Amino acid sequence: MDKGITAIVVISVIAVVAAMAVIMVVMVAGGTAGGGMMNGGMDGGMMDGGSNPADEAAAEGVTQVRLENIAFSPANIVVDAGTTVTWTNYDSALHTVTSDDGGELASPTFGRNGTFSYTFDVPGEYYYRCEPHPNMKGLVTVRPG
Ligand SMILES: [Cu+2]
Repeated sequence: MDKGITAIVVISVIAVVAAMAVIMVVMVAGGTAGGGMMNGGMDGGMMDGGSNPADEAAAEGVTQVRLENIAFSPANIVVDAGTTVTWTNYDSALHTVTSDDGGELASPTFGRNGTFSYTFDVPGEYYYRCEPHPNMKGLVTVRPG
C-alpha cells in the first residue's frame, strides 16, 4: 500500500518536473530563435520595444531607417525636400510605416527584409508609427530643398 502511494507521488513529481522542463525549453527557444511576434518584446530591453523621436537627436543626412527590435532606428531624421527615405525591416515581426495624421505616408504591412520607400516633396514634420506596434514611433522632418 505504502509502496503504491510512494510510486504515485514519484510519478507526480516526475510529471511536474517534465512539464517545467518543457515550458523552459519553449521559453528559451522563443527567446533565442528570434522567431515570432514576441521577439521584440523579449530582445528590446523595454517591455514592448519601441522608439520615440522625442528621445533622440535628429539625425541629418540619413535616408535609410531600420525597423529592428520593434523600433525605428534612427527614429528622428531630417532630410531636404525631394529626398527618398527607405525603411527596411530586420525583424521577423511584420511592420508598417503609417502617418499619424492619416497622410499619404502609409506603407503596406511588410516582413523581414522587406522595404518601403517614400519621397518627401513637401517640407514639414511627418510623424509616423507602426500600426501593429503603437510604441514604434518615428519622425521625418523635411526642410525646404
Ligand atoms: Cu511594427
